[in-house]
Amino acid sequence: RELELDLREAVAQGQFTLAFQPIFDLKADRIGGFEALLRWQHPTRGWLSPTEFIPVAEETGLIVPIGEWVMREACRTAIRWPEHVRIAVNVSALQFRSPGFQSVVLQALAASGLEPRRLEVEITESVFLDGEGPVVALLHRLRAMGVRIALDDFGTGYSSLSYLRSFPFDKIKIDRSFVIPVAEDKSAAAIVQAIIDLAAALKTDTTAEGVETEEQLAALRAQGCGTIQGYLFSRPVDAGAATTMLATPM
Ligand code: G
Ligand code: G
Ligand code: MN
Ligand code: NA
Repeated sequence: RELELDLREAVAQGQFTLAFQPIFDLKADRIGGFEALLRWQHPTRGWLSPTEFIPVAEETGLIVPIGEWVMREACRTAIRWPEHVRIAVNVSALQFRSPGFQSVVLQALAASGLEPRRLEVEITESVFLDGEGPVVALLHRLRAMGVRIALDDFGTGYSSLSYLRSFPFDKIKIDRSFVIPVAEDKSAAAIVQAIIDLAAALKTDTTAEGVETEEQLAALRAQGCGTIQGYLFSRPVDAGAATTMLATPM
């Protein structure tokens, strides 16, 4: 496949960049962190979304070197930010289960000097599909290093609740599909409230993803949601703009 060949060159050629989307802490009334989002400037096709090339990267195993680059670049960027500001990094299932993943994290932290508690690894339920035991063990090892673990796209998988019993996640990210209708739809509001209450009972933080309107924000605030992320607050921005955003009083 053509994309595969291009993808092989992309890391070496420096065609990847990271965009950073702020995660706003409603209680502290400040930015609590950023999510790193991979961007690829393809030499002829222009900017490609990860949804277009991550599947190819997974099929070919290229996700491992790409993911390693993401982890290093994310930590390297976050070290310039104030100490309360975290960096969240998406890790795909195949990357997470690859043999070297823990040492990739260790090396990215060591090379950057970033405190482990400032790194949040975002995984989805798909990491559990091929067996829970080794995955849970790795999650505990990462946690023992001080790294935080977030469960991304919560509510869209098969058996979300059983995974909450398998590991005490630091954060649950409420999928955008529940957040979009939260201000108008009673069942969506009930589901979001249930997730927030469940997370609170488990002493787990929550982020509502994809917040685009003031109405959604008001609903989430009333429901006790801790942090929000979405175009209402900010689109993903480049590293320079992220640093400027942190220096600018709201
Ligand atoms: O903005 P956005 O188009 O970045 O992201 C689309 C999808 O790609 C999301 O599901 C997101 O989690 C995923 N994604 C973004 N960046 C990365 C990355 O660095 N690694 C992996 N594995 N997935 C990513
Ligand atoms: O799967 P994950 O949650 O990592 O995906 C994050 C994706 O959501 C990225 O593609 C990011 O650009 C996108 N995103 C972030 N905020 C919003 C938003 O407010 N609306 C929409 N439509 N997408 C968003
Ligand atoms: Mn994510
Ligand atoms: Na998500």
